[in-house]
Amino acid sequence: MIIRVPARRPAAVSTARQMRSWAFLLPAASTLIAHEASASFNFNFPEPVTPIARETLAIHNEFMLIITILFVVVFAIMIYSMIRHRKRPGYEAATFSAPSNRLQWFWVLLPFAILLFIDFILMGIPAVKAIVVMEDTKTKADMVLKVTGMQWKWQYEYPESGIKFISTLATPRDQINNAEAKGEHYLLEVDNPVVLPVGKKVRVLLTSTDVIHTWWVPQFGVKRDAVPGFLRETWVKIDKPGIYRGQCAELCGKEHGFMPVVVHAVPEEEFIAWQDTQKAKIASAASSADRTWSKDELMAAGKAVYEKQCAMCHQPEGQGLPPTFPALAGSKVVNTPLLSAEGKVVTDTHVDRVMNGKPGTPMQAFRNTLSDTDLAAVITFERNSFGNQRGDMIQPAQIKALRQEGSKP
Ligand code: HEC
Ligand SMILES: [Cu+2]
Repeated sequence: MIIRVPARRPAAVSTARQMRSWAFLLPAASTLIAHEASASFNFNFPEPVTPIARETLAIHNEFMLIITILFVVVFAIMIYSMIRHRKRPGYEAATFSAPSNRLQWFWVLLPFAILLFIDFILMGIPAVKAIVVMEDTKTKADMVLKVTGMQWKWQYEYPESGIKFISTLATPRDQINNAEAKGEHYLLEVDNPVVLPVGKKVRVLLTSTDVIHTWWVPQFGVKRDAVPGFLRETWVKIDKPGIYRGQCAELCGKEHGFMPVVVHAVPEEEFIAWQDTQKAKIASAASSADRTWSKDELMAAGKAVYEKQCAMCHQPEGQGLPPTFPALAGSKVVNTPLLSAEGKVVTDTHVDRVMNGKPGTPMQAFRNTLSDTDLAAVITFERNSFGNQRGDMIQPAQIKALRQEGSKP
């Protein structure tokens, strides 16, 4: 909400007139405030939809009440004393010394006791109770969701059903570059949202493959770091079907602002149906890796993979952002032969770099996140784009074979 204040008037204008113009703003401002307050949570937390979020909000409200009362009482005594005992004509300073030791101790201990009571009883007990509930990820958990942060996307995994996918920003680049009007869910929309059933306790495990990210959904009251090398956890139990949006809340590099979290909460039957379609998709992707692909097919699929998974670092035209992100146009690695003379992947081939990444750099091991088909397609695409003219291609089945060898060249 913005209240416009009139530009400063020249000094010649009388204060009375200025006051009138301010007074004129007052009713307008108060209607605006009343309007906003009724228009759902603009001044408050977003509507809570999990036990953790509700608990957090209840505690926030209770603490707000306590500190407001303390503030009013303390300031009232202070202001009263300042006015009552101020220096004024005929003022005479008191000359007493402390009347009694016991009285002194009484006035020291009374505020101490009041604060002790407020801190430990009124605030401490509900806060500790809430923390215990928040940390209890295991009791009666119905399912597990594993969340992995990566520069700059989230991977979601449902260990019980074997579903695993990457969720990346869906906002078109043109909106980000101001070439197009911004959409309603600007920077808060993804291609593959997480789907969760309502009314089920979901244990959420979090980790990261590169730097610290934070998985944050305000309406869940959940904001937990995803730390490389550690498995952290939290839980959600969503009351209400809906689409809930959040984002990475830890500065994690160049595209930190472009890794939103979107959760679709659906009734259980819908969730089961969604799981079945996901499983069918995985099965059909696996079988399509076995057939022979034409180069045109690989190029088209590769372009789509490149734009989603690689362009943020290597740039849409493959020009890179040196020195951090190397250009793929004319890159030595891209322009090495696909396989060695014996048909094996050797160190520093293009295939190796894309599948295994380069440890210690933002170039990640895409074997962990892309399918055989996606890998074959994007590698073929890079070799025949941005002015690279290798003219060759690699089949998904070849990637699959390399993967099954399990050998890290
Ligand atoms: C998070 C940023 C990032 C993303 C996303 C990324 N890369 Fe990289 N990539 C890098 C960096 C950094 C290097 C340089 C590593 C090094 O120091 O050798 C690199 C190197 C490469 C190289 C070797 C280039 C050369 O000349 O050294 C290839 C090939 C490559 N990436 C392909 C891909 C493909 C294919 C994708 C998408 C599937 C991708 N990269 C996504 C950051 C990224
Ligand atoms: Cu992040």
